[in-house]
Amino acid sequence: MAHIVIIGAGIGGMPMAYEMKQLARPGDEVTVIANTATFHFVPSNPWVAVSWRKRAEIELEIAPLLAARKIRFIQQAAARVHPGRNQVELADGSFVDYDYLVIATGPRLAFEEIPGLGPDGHTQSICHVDHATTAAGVWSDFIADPGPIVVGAVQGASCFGPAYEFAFIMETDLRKRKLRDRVPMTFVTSEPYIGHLGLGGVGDSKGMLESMFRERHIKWICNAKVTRVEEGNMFVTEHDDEGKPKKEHELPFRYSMMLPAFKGVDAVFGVEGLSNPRGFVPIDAYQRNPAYPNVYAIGVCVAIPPVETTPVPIGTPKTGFMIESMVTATAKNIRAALDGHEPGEKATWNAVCLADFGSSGAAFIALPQIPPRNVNWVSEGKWVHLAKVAFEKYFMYKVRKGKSEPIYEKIVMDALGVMKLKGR
Ligand code: FAD
Ligand code: DCQ
Repeated sequence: MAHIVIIGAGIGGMPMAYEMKQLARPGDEVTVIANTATFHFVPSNPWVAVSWRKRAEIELEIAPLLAARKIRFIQQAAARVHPGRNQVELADGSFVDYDYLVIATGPRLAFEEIPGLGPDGHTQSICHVDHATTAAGVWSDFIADPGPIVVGAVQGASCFGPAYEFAFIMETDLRKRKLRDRVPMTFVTSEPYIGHLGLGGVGDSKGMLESMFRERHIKWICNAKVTRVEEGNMFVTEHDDEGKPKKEHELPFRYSMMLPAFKGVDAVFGVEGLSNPRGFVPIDAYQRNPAYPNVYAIGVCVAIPPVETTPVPIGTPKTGFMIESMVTATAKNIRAALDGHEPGEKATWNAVCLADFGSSGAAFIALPQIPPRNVNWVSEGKWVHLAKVAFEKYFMYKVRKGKSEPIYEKIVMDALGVMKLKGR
């Protein structure tokens, strides 16, 4: 009988545990190692940061959920993966043996690459619910004494959607409070143009998001590298199309949230063959690490190349739908391996995403991820805000009930022609 170990209990890790348990043979053991006691729904962090959500509404205790499905839970950080001897070293120095390992650790937030960036410096973060909760406190102080906002994503970032979301969410919150007139807003991004999103644009995301920024008097700076942040001041170098420095900006702010660059987590960083120089895990078409084929990776920790070269280097986003597709492929491929078969399931790297703008939102569908595409669609409207709220409730329900993909979800997505697995 086999021991399947999953590291991480986030958007990828929890569904992975449920799907794997369902597909494993009766005697196989499934274990989750996570460094937190709770799961939280990351896409709702921007709402937590303006107190539209309380953290308790998007957070669930992991232990009882896994216990109810006979999945073992070790609440500790994985300190090091030793793929040569099929072991995970835990923070307390003990070891867990595995037959199959799934790495689902998400990103390490690389704030340290820019002096003064991040919650230990002078900018807020929405990447983790702890950060978003801190940010909510800072936001309520800001509301009492508003001033300029600088928001965006730094060089090397790959996740741009939440930066736009948060700009529009703050803007909406300020308008509701009749404070918008007291807050000049600047969007600072390493993208070559507004709406690039690390995807080379989706539909006319450039025109749409520029227009929304103009309508809301949000200024922007593209091809930007943040060189340092001091209290109340951001130093930004704007680059030209060749990537040469064009203009220096000093941007005063009273409130700032910047998406950092992502790296792989320390547990895999520098493990020969298992991770690339940024610490992301290379995988083959079946989610397996080429050097250690009994190690699989899903979610943000996976290495994927940028869709195109840009003047300021940026990465490609890994969105929820793509992650769920990696989960399903991995569970099926591990089951095939258990049965002594070759893997047969490939994830489709399609970007399907709902972005919230406070009272409206935008839905994106990019199939495939790299242009030119068969489907390249973006649509804005109030329905997207409502759909995103509904999706949040639905995902929380799925995690609470230990369900992975109920049949009606499959019907809806099939109807949309967005296949999770290739050739289905
Ligand atoms: P995570 O959800 O971050 O999970 C990683 C897990 O691993 C966590 O439980 C963590 O505690 C654990 N972990 C980390 N290191 C260790 C260790 N050493 N040992 C043990 N456990 C460890 N995508 C969309 O499709 N739609 C959206 O609207 C959307 N919004 C987003 C908003 C924000 C603010 C961000 C940051 C991302 C958003 N994304 C969105 C992108 C993506 O869906 C999320 O980043 C998602 O959380 C990634 O899932 P994951 O499982 O890879 O990582
Ligand atoms: O897992 C998802 C996720 O959480 C990480 C999201 O964040 C909110 C998502 O947006 C998934 C799968 C999504 C995509 C949800 C798509 C729902 C259907 C949208 C249909 C739009 C076109 C008509």
